[in-house]
Amino acid sequence: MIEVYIGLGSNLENPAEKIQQARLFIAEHANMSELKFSSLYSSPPMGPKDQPDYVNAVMSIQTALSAIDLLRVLQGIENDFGRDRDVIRWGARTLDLDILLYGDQQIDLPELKVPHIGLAERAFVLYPLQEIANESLFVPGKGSINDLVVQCPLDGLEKLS
Ligand code: A4P
Ligand code: MG
Repeated sequence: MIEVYIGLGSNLENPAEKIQQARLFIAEHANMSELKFSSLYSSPPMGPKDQPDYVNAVMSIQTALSAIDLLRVLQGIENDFGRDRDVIRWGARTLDLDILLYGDQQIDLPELKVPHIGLAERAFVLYPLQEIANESLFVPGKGSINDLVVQCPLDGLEKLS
């Protein structure tokens, strides 16, 4: 079993509810079990500004799936949520599921980069990740979670109640 961190993001059609539904999809999936789930956070969009604010969260799971199989499963869930894949890069989306960390592995395949690109600079990933991670969590190739958070401005990130 591998411990995996997944980033969840949505900025369309009641995003907070989308995130909670996606959490249930993942938790109830035969090959994944939930360990922890962060608070929900809102933040202004990174990328094009003419789109609604995002709601983000991070969850940790245990799985026996390979990283690639996990990616396929998560993409299947994104598709179930009606995501249109040929929209603009970093544009609005109903649901985005990213593999942030897969154990302590570094993966560099054409379709899968782990740790997720940009993880170390994104407040909407780092703060929820720190909330649920062990204090000693180390992001391979990047540094300790606590150091990364200290270096990352909030950029308008707010914890939702
Ligand atoms: N891919 C590579 N590595 C991974 C990974 N670790 N996890 C590939 C998931 N996918 C990975 O992703 C494009 C391709 O990335 C996939 O085919 C997969 O093989 P995508 O989800 O289809 O497209 P995308 O999400 O639009 O692209 P990208 O570059 O992954 O965008 P991001 O980085 O996910 O950013 N602002 C706020 N405030 N909050 C957000 O959550 N999200 C985005 C999207 C933009 N602005 C945001 C937020
Ligand atoms: Mg993505």
